[in-house]
Amino acid sequence: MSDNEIPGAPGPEPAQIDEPTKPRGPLPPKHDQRGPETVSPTGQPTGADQDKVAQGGAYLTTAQGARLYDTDHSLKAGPRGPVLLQDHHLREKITHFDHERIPERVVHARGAAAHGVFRAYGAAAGITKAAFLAEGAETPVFVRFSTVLGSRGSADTVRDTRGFATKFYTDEGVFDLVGNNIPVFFIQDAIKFPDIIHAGKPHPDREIPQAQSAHDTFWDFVTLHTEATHHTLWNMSDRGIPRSYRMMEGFGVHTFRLVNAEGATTLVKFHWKPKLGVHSQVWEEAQIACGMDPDFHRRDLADAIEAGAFPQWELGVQTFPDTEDQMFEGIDLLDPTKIVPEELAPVKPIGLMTLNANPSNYFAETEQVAFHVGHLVPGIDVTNDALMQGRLFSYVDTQITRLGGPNFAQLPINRTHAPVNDMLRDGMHQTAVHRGVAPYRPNSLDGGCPFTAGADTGAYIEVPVEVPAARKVRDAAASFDDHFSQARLFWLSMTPTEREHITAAYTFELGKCWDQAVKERGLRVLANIDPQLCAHVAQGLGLPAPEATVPLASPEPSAALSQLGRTWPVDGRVVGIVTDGESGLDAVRQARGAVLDAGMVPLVIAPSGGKLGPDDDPVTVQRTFTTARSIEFDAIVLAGAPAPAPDAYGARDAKTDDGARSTGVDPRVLLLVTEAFRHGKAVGACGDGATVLEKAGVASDAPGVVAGGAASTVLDGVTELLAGHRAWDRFTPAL
Ligand code: HDD
Repeated sequence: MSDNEIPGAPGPEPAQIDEPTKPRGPLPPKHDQRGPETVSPTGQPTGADQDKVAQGGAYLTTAQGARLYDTDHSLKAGPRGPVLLQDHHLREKITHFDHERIPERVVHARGAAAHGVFRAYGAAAGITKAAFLAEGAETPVFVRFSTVLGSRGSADTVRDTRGFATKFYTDEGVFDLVGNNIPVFFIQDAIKFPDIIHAGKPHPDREIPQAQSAHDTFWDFVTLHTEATHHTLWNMSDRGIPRSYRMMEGFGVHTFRLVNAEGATTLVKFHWKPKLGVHSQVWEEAQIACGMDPDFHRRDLADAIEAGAFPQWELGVQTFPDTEDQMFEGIDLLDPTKIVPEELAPVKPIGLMTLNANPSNYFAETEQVAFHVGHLVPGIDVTNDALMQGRLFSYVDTQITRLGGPNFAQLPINRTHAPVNDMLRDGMHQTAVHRGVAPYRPNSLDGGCPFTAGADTGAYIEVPVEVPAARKVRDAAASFDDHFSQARLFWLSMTPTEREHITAAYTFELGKCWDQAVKERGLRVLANIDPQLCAHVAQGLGLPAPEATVPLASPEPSAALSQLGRTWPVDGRVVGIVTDGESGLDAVRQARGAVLDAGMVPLVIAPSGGKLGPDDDPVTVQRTFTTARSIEFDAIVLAGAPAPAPDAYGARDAKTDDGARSTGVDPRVLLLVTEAFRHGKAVGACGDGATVLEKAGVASDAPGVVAGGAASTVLDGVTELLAGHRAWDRFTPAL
């Protein structure tokens, strides 16, 4: 031992030890590792070719641009020695990773978004001076859809309200329409927002359930706070489980005030009407989708846009005279728990929105987009709705926490397309290099600039509405006390099928509550909507049905509130074509062709993946019996009778007791067919595919079943059924 050696310390490393990996020189870039194309907020590709790709350069560098020769090994004192603190690349890489996450949105954390364009018809030009609503004006938009309650990683198809937030990058500044797929809200005053959200979010002790309203705290609150009744009823209806973001209405909820060039004002409610109609899943389907494909809505939106099936919505307005009382036909326009039935005030279309590009980077765009009810442009103003007024405060406040400071408007996705000349300075994440010495007004040192604009030079000027002389109170108008009449209007406007779904939803949700008092109070609320609804849910809960405690209103039903009874375009509908991979390939080809001709998406489902048929005319398999589940398809078409399944899947004929190999149909195909049938979906069977229906216990003449005949005939029938969304006449509702 030398003088310098520490007693007991390990000796020098044996020279011959094999190293598992040797540091290597940089590898040349591979073309297939290129990132997706980068697009600007307008959806247009940005920059030169090199800028379009995430890892476009040949060499990996540090954040400071120094080229790296290795990113797989820390810098160590010898191959088996301790890691050295001086390894800047290690620390930079890990530190950046440690800070990759930002706080998720306190509500609406789970979302998906798309770029698009809004084209104005000009129909609103008489009531607003907003330039983007002038005839023919085209404005880039970014839309984010979301659920409300779940965390960022929660499932898409839970029962919940959906957010529908649109950012219009107008020439006069950003206008955000931050709406939902339900036209009313749980509360009438923003001061109650923390209460409803605390009640709806998972219980604070165990943090369960995730993204669900079927739990005690939610029902505790909404049954005590009965102004939530109307919104809750919409949630329990099929609106709470949309088929697709592409098939949802959107609502600005509040009443806005529009002002035209002459200064005349009109009160309006904004509506988004989907070209594909309003459609929903059924509850069991939605629940299965939570497990089988938690990204169902996100995938659906991105796939449709990628395939060129661009979703479209018409923007429309209901207009009301700007009277002193701000009432219309007895409905308080400042109460966000009330709608104005479309039969009383028709929705006038004022423009068309087309979503035509997916985001390139989820974090940069979908996660960092920051909406605000106060992002307004000249011609659009707010009203005294106390919910809206509170929102005007909340949205900026939340972005400061979520996006780490006050400069979030500089993030690419949030940047206005109008010139910015503000006097906001410094702060976290400041990326602008401001010039001049006088970010204050008045000044002489910067030549007095910038100057303020006037009405004739495009200034945003608040409408000088009178504020009536009043006493300072914590109170609301008497009309806000009516919590049930519009819930009853909604119930009476539903078809029997929709009522059955609502009844089942309440029975499920209240049935998931443990507290007896909550269930009983839930029934008392339902009695004030409708005795039949209350009686059916009470029966399901095994409790007596209480009497109503308020007089039941008899409003005129509003047909516009029902989703059923009309037909809609079938664009982008997904049809699963089942084949055994051996027989019936011509039928597969024909069915696939007919589906494509109708503008729908065919997905071929076979026992295993790969290609079917001859090499010169192969059919590609998109799903296998193992990966396919009915929730993914709007309709199932059997291209023939699939051959028996391997024993591993238990495809023995029910009648063979000896366990011998039988002619039974693969149980995964039977599940596909029976589940689709149970969920009201169209089922088609070409040729001898009808034998599978028999094994599945599905009558070939049942409503919504098209059996026998050539693939083209079967597909005609299936397409017609899809235009009505589901074969509801398959069921006999009890209500
Ligand atoms: Fe809100 C987000 C819609 C009432 C406070 N809200 C948020 C989003 C939507 C809505 C769609 C997600 C935006 C996005 O995709 O980034 N909110 C509504 C509607 C309401 C409503 C239609 C009633 C008519 N909200 C409301 C109230 C408050 C908030 C009364 C608070 C007083 N909302 C927020 C928030 C969020 C938000 C905390 C969370 C993330 C964010 O803002 O950016 O500030």
